[in-house]
Amino acid sequence: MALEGGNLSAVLRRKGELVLEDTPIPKPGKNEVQIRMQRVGICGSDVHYLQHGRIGHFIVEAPMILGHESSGIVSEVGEGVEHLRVGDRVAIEPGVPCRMCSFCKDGRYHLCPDVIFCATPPYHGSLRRYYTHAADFCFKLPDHVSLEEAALLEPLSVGVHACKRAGITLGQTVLICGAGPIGLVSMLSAKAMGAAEVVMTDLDEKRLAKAREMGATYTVKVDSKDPKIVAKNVEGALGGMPDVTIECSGAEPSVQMAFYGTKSGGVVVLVGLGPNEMATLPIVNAALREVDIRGVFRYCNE
Ligand code: NAD
Ligand code: 572
Ligand code: ZN
Repeated sequence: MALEGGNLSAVLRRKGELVLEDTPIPKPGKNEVQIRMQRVGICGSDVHYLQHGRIGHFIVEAPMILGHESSGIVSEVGEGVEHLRVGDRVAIEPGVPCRMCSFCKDGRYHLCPDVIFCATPPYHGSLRRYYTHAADFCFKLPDHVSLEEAALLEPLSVGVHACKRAGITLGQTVLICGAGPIGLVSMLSAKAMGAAEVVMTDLDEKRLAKAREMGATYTVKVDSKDPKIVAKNVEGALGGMPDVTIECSGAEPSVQMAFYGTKSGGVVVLVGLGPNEMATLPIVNAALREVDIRGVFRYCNE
């Protein structure tokens, strides 16, 4: 193994077996750039593939390089690339769609069935020294944005997209369930879009302390198995039911709480992913109160 030079890469060989190994340095094709990688975040999905070898129907059947939250410096430009030069610092949008299908043409390119997304089987990710990517999915950074911040733009995009799906407007009250990284970026996005007050829930007091430090108005520690009791605690903290709820835990009791706990006429956005089929959800309660339920799949144009 060449630890100096070469293309040291974090390869998930199979479930539970993550190794550092040298892989070929890729050359940029037409309309691509080669990037000397600088920062790559570790997403919950990278950890999930390592621990379980799959997420739903996406199964690690061949060795896969991890990583999709990333930034770097352009080290070579392929034929046809006009807007980037060697030395440019870039943030990488990790999902490259086909650009041909009706979803791509409608601008909702994240729904393209042929999207190639880093570190989603069967496609390799960017946790390596050199990586090539479609140049139009690389964004040149202004000088004041650090490479760490640039790598965090990817999870931030999930939060921005969730808040756009929710249609958050000035003065609204927002409940965010789950204070992990995705709950936190959703909270930051909600506030940036004008939310007046944001309350966050979690089982873990340390995560709630981080949420307050980062700007959550209120936090509620989930200490009851009854979603109606938790919903009442949220209403108590906020002084009313939230206009919008963004569910970022994927836990069934939390999704139940989101449905019960959102104001009539409000919106519930489901970001967290639990089991494909949840046993019991109060759909009729939500329907009769005209609570809109909206899904989120990553992001587009964020
Ligand atoms: P995470 O595991 O770090 O955070 C989830 C948080 O939910 C944890 O802090 C956990 O303590 C908390 N939680 C668990 N049960 C709870 C309950 N009953 N009530 C309140 N909080 C509870 O995960 P993350 O990285 O922040 O991602 C959150 C979710 O978003 C995951 O399910 C992930 O797969 C999903 N996700 C979805 C998309 C999408 O496109 N839809 C994109 C990115 C992530
Ligand atoms: O940053 C993108 C991202 N997307 C996640 C999770 C973590 N990071 N999603 C959850 C898993 N799905 S998926 O459709 N899949 C494995 C492709 O179940 C994608 C969105
Ligand atoms: Zn991710």
